[in-house]
Amino acid sequence: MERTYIMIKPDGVQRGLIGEIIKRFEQKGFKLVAMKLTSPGKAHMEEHYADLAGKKFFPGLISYMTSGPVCCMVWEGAGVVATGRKMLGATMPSESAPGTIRGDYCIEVGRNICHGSDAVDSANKEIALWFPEGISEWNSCQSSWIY
Ligand code: FUP
Repeated sequence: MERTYIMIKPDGVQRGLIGEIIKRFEQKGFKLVAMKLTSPGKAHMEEHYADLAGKKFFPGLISYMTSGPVCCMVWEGAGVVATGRKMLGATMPSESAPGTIRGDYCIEVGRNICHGSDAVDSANKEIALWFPEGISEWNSCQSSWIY
């Protein structure tokens, strides 16, 4: 079963949007298989965003992302990587459609509330980086008719 890494960024945590974001993924039909609140250090966040290391906004991104706790989650379900990205909305809040999380709740790219893996490969890498302790395995009593 496909899994993705979704992270509510410090601004999303501080603004009390954890419940709203979880609600959307639950109501869509995805299954939460890991979750924790953590305050990662700079090195950990730099590893998460290693692909962006050369960008001008990288130092600002790291200082924003380490400014408070983040809520780390793994969601499971058919097509969850691509659908999760659609639910988050475009990176730039000016381009994220109303009805998406970013489209509904933010206006600045540097404060865009949430992260979602962009491919199955990166999801697997991100899950290993953020949940080295492993994730919970559980069966839903509804699984036979949802999936
Ligand atoms: P996304 O996959 O949607 O998170 O987008 P990227 O991986 O391209 O960017 C990661 C984060 O870098 C964004 F969520 C916010 C930040 N960023 C900026 O601050 N400025 C930019 O121009 C682009 C991205």
